[in-house]
Parts: sequence; C-alpha cells; structure tokens
Amino acid sequence: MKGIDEPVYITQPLLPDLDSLQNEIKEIFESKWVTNHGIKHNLFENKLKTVLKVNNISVFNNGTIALLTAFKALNLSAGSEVITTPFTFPATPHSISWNGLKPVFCDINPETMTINADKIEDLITPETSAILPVHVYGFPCDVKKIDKIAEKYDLKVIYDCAHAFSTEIDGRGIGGFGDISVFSFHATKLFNTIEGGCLAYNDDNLVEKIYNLRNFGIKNEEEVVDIGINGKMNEIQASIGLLNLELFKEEQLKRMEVKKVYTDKLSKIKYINIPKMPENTTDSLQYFPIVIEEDFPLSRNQIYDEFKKYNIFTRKYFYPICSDYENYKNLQSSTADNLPVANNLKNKILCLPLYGDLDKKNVMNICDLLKTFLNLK
Ligand code: T4K
Repeated sequence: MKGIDEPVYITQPLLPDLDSLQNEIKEIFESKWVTNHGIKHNLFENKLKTVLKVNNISVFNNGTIALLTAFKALNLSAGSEVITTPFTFPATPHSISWNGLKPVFCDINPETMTINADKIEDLITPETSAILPVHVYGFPCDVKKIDKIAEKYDLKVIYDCAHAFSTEIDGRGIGGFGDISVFSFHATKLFNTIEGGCLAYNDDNLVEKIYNLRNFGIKNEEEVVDIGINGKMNEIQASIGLLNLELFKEEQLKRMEVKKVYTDKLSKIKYINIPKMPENTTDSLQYFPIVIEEDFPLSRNQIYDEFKKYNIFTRKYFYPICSDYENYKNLQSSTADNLPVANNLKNKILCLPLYGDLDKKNVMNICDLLKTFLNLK
C-alpha cells in the first residue's frame, strides 16, 4: 500500500481569499476602529442571526469565553450542580468549574453519542441548577426531552453547539433550543474566525446582560454593573467571519462529497459502524466519526498508530473522556458504573480527516488502508 506524501490532518481551516481579506483589513486600518463592537462586528452579529435562525447573537473572542459568560448570564446559585456529558472537549466541564459550579456527569446515548436524556432525572438533586448538553460532532441531543425536564424541575439549559454550526432540527436553528446556545468559531471548525464563538438565544432580556458581561461589566463610562470579562471579538476576526459566511455552504457541499466516499467504501467493511444522523436533522459536517467494533482485528489505538505510519493523523475525539481527567475522576458521577456507554465508546471511536479540500485520492487511500488493516493480524 502506497503511503501519502503530505501529512493529512483531521481538518484544515476554511480560509477566505487573501485579496478580499486585505481589502477588509485596509478598511479597518483606515477607520482606526479595530475592536470594541466595531462596524464589522455588528454586521457579523446581524448576519449570524439569519444564518443560525435565532433572535439574538453575541459574538465572542472564542467559544470557551462565550461558554463561561453564558453561565454568568444565567445567575446560577453559587456551588450548584450542572448535569453534563463526559463525552466532549475539556472546555465543556471546565466552563462549569470555572464558574464555581459542580459538573455532574451523565451517560450518553449509544446512537447519538450525546447526553442520554433518559438518565438525566436520576441525577437531579436539590442542588441542581442547570443542564449542559453537547451536540457532539453535530449530532443533536434529544432537545424536546431535555427542555421538558428543564421545565419540570425549573433548570436552565445551555447547549454546547461547538460542532453544530448551521445545523437545523425540523427546520429550526439548533441554537434556538434551551436558554442559551454556544457556538465555537475556532480554526478547526467548519465555520471559523480563526478564534471566536458566539452565544445564541431567543430571550431579549439577556441581550444587555450579555453585552455588559462581555465587556468587563461596563454599562457606560460611569457605571460598571457586573463582574464581566473581556470577551470581545475584534474587527479582523469579524471580517474573516463575514467572508467565511459566504464560503461555508460550498465547504459543506465539498465535505458532503468526502463523506459520501467514506460512507460508500466503509459501510462495506465488517465491524466498522458509521453513526447515522437522524432524518429530521441537517449535518454540520464538522467531523466524520466511525466506531471500530471489538471484533475488528485491530483495536482503535492500533488503527490510529497504523494510520500515522502513512502520514494520516486521525483523532481520538473523545478519549480520554472528561470523567477520566485528574480533576474530575474522583467525582461521584465519574464512576464506570455511572458511565458505561461513554466508557465503552471512548475506546472505539475514531474521527477520520474531513475537510473540503481533502483530495479524493487520499480519502480512497484511507478507506483502502482500513481494509488492509483487516488482514494485519
Ligand atoms: N465545546 C466543544 C464541544 C468543543 O469541541 C470546543 C472546542 C469548545 C467547546 C471550545 O471552543 P473554543 O474555545 O476552542 O472556540 C481543537 C480545537 O482547538 C478546539 O476548538 C475544538 N473544540 C477541539 C475539538 O479541537 P485540538 O487540541 O484537537 O486542536 P489541534 O491544535 O490538535 O488541531 C487539530 C488539527 O487541526 C491539527 O492536527 C491540524 C489542524 N489545524 C489546527 C490548527 C490550530 C490546522 O490545520 N490549522 C490550525 O491552525 O483542539
């Protein structure tokens, strides 16, 4: 089997045309207004409302600061508990801990890999104040059930939509569920501003609160009304966002082609499962995860190592899971008994490279390599 000359990574950032960006930067330089809610920033927020189908958008300098601010905006009681998934990136539980709240891990659904809504109620205590589900890889959580539970127990819901840019459930923007949703615009995301993110929410009462929190709590030149942070997105980030808004749909079409090749080739390989997006949900095409079943001749880790030998850098998103981290492993909810599905999946999941400019030859090579791995042992 021929190897691949250039390294193939899990993703490659979608970047705007350099001349267009230069024009944008020229305008910014001439205006001398480079950050703090500038023209590009405000225009970007307005355009995102339409794309994400949500009433209010507040953009941030990155997704994690946006997540931290979402918790502050909802005024949860100090030290209270937030139910979340362990099958996610560290930013998810860390945003709970950084707010002085306690993460409580709930197991995941084996099909969607998102928080198992049927297990949430068992974890609710008088100390529970919120739920933080994650639409992992863009797979939708059971938003109907989660929002019903939240209503029954008077809990807040913050959805982590870092992987679900532009996803729609039954034609509804995914950012419109719960109290607040958080998107990441990191360079590795389908849609990016290099670093960046936003909060999406329908409640108009949160607009001023979030605006102040994002800017040190400053209400005006003489009043500081909240303990805020600096979460502002600068004008160059916003320009990249505006330009990439014109490009992301084409990127999605290209990714769809890549996904089609993977799906056609890999669904024929025994012991490899490709999780399926529910029919009522559009795919953000953020990641292409596969599940390597135990009967496959090589383990997930061996496959990951074999690919590396061919210059292909797959990722074990998400291994380890958050309940394995030093800071969380002693939590009562981190026991293997509480999280059997997540602990099983963490050893079987593998994300394959997915980006629009990924050469079809490389995609075929990756699939062929997986087939040859079948005969390695
Ligand atoms: N919630 C969830 C569920 C998240 O997944 C994330 C972030 C967040 C919240 C927080 O949002 P942000 O604060 O980041 O906005 C990457 C991203 O840095 C991170 O944003 C993302 N999730 C996570 C899943 O992936 P790493 O540590 O895997 O990134 P890294 O540096 O290993 O990059 C991955 C590959 O991408 C590289 O091997 C090559 C390619 N790459 C990367 C960069 C940075 C490029 O080609 N160019 C680049 O500039 O975390």
